[in-house]
Amino acid sequence: MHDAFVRIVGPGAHAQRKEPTVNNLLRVWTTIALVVTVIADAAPALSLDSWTCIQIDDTREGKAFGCEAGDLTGDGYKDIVSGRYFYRNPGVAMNGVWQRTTFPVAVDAIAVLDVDNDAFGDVFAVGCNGTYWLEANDKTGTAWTSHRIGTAVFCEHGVGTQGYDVGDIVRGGQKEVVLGSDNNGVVYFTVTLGSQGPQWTMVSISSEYTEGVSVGDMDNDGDIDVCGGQAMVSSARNIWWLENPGTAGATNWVKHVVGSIPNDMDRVKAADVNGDGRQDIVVTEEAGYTTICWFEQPQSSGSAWTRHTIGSGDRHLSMDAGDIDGDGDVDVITGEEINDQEILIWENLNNGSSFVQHTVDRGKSTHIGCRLTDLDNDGDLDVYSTSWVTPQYLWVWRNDARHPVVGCPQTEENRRLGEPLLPAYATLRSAFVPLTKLPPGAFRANAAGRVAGGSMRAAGATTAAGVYLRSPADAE
Ligand SMILES: [Ca+2]
Ligand SMILES: [Ca+2]
Ligand SMILES: [Ca+2]
Ligand SMILES: [Ca+2]
Repeated sequence: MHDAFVRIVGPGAHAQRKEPTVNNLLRVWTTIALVVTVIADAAPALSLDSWTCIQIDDTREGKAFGCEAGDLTGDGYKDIVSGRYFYRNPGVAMNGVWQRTTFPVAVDAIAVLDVDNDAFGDVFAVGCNGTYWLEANDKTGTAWTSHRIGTAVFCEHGVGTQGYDVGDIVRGGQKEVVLGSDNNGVVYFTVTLGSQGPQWTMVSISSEYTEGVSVGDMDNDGDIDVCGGQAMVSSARNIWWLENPGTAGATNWVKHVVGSIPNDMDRVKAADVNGDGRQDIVVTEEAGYTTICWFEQPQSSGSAWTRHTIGSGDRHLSMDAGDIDGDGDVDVITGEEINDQEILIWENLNNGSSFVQHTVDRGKSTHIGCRLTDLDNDGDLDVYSTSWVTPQYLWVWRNDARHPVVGCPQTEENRRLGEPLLPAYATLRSAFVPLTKLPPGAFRANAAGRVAGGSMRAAGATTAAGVYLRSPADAE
């Protein structure tokens, strides 16, 4: 990996190298004020076509279903766990080295959650030898302790399970981990804290087999329900949701079928696609060339759900949904496992009445990945994924829609102390960088992840409370 952090030397990307003068500084600040004003007034939807792929590992050993992100080190950047590895987000433009640590047991890590209310990160993992809670021994996750919390085995394909999500199933306390599986049905794990330390319980909520699960409050009654769907049957495959009865520990939740699809369901996601305040269900199928569809929840609970097509492609074994362009509605992302191996965004238009396709990348075979979260804390959703047929890889696609960004070079001292960086990441619309805290040598990166011009050192000398930093050369 290259060290992408470069000292800034002048106020323009193409300007001759020179020290800033008073006149130059005035020009910089005038431009900044104009830019900030324009952006604040316009507030346009974010581009869906500006992505940078960062290959964060190409030497992974073993296959994984698990691929989950969360800030395990408290620095504001979400880290990734997948298989038996923890990857520490290097921060800022995320193109530094993602420090990898191998967990002490052979597991598939599937969830990031706070287990014991301390400052160290916690991970939930499954595997062929039981279920585990992994606890970081330090703030930076360089060493981990494993706790075997149950004898239940999740061992599909000798790896783990393909259905997992996290939600507040039992109201209050720590969040629960929900699993779909081929041998245990649908279960959740819940933890309580007592004098003996964390105590785990596995609760069975359905005997159904589902490859994917997704949590959401489907009936708007305030508790979190679980969505899934059939596979490995000869008939049409039912898509359903399981109703949380609101009682901790209750088993055998009531199943509500919303419709069916012709092939095995693979991914499922609860999301309000048409923005009417009711959760809908997005699903993909595991077969050759298939459709992606969403089931619209009716206004009255007794009416039928309506199935709508979003698009089609080759083995969408990756799918997620979220507002990727920041315009207030839910967009969908899918990844193909075969052929073109495209990663596609389906931009939601007019409350789910149609979808426009955007390409994030192609030629990368993803599997139960293409997951959306804001990895770099700059206000837009990034993408991360593992692969099944090329399991050595783990990728991140940085969303560059909110560029430029401001950051400062990560120092070994920062890293050693586990300190957050200032000002981490900033965006044109939301970030307010306190200039008094801006260290010498801070920089900005452009859409391609390269460092461009701008005199951050000079900016730090002003008396303004804070401002977004942008160089005149890039202010078009
Ligand atoms: Ca509910
Ligand atoms: Ca809806
Ligand atoms: Ca949107
Ligand atoms: Ca982001």
